[in-house]
Amino acid sequence: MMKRILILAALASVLALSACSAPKPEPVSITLDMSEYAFDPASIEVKVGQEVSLELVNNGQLPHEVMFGREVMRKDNRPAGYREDMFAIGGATPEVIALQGELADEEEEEHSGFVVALQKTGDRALIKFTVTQAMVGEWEIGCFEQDGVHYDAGMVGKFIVAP
Ligand SMILES: [Cu+2]
Repeated sequence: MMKRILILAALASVLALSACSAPKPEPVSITLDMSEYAFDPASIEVKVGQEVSLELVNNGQLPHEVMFGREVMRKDNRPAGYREDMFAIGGATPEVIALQGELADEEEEEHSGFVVALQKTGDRALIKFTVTQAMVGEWEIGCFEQDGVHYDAGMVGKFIVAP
């Protein structure tokens, strides 16, 4: 009987230790401004396990979108999205909430992968997701509107996922 109690106590301390060694990071809220032709901030860093609330705001005159990925695909020799989609690879499906304006129907988009497009000045959307281990690494955020003209004009940023 005594032995069983000792084993349980040992197990409990192992569980407590593993919980301590990987503290859950604090949730983070970030506002990402989109305009001609840039994201602000141009670099975002998050951590595995973090709950991310990312508010997208179109502060420009043109429609803008955001995709998360790496390895730009080309279509008719124009930049047209990412070969590797961060959310597909990360096994995460972000929740998307329109705060102002209408979100474009994803089926109308010409490229595959997760995308949020904001059509008009002042349009806003909130996306929420939890960062997964499979997302660790360096990604891009990019806008491929107008057959990739926005991307070529510099509408690209960094999205870094720390372990
Ligand atoms: Cu754009």
